[in-house]
Amino acid sequence: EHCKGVNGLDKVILREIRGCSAEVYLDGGQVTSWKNEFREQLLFLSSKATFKPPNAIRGGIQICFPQFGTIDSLEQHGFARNRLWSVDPDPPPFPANTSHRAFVDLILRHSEEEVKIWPHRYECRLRIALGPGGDLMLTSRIRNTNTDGKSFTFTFAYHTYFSVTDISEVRVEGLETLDYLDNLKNRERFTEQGDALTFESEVDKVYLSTPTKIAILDHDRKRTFVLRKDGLPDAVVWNPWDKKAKAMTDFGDDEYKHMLCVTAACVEKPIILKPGEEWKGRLEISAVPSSYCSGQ
Ligand code: TA6
Repeated sequence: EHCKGVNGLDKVILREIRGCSAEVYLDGGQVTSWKNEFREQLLFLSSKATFKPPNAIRGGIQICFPQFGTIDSLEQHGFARNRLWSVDPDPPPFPANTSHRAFVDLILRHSEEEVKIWPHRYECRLRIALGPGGDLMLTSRIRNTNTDGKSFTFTFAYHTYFSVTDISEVRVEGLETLDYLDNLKNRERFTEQGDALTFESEVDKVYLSTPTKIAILDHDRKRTFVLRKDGLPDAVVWNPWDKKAKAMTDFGDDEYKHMLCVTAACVEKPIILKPGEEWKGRLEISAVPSSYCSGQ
């Protein structure tokens, strides 16, 4: 359902038969809401989010392309999350065995002014779908459409803000014992300890070569988020904690207690595409009752 969201911005609402829903703004191709059949908000959206393009909306799932992080002249996390996407008039066909009904296909192409800062032509396609169980599935396809024979290199991330009851009661399973780059220590490389991650201070780590499946256990709400990813070997874990929270104007001082970013990404080894080549990155997230997840 296409409609107007905050500040009259264009958005699409996806509804699944059991009442699960998702909302995506054409600004940034950004998912801002994902609800289960009890209408619970599963993604974090700051109460101070500005909804003022071109700045990205604080929360939800932001598309970071052509880079995650800051590399020379490009803005932090690239320009895709700060651009207006459009509905794809010619989307790629669904794989035969898919059963989801609620979906939207968006596309972002290079703009002439953008070519000045990133001298490449590309097509970035994004499919957002709700599965039969209310799972949220994102598929990105990036194609090099350069006509000058030039390859290009990029990094990519689904910058995802999960809503949690109390960050001090959250555990993340699947990243233990892995190497990570610590953004708080000059991106130095360390090895994670042997058990699930817990949180009692600012964290900003890029875990490398992570498993397909990562679990976020929200103890209080007896709910577990399960991430399954493909083509996205790394995972960024971020919570700004109190000091950084105060420094962000589009983020409430106390909101760090109710969110955690676990971002499926391709950061350590940038992707190189020749003209005509296409890369695909998939993320599927489900929210299940914690009793469901064994071995917690
Ligand atoms: O998620 C990791 C991170 O790179 C943090 O360092 C922090 O900057 C966060 O992204 C948010 O970035 P943003 O540009 O959206 O404020």
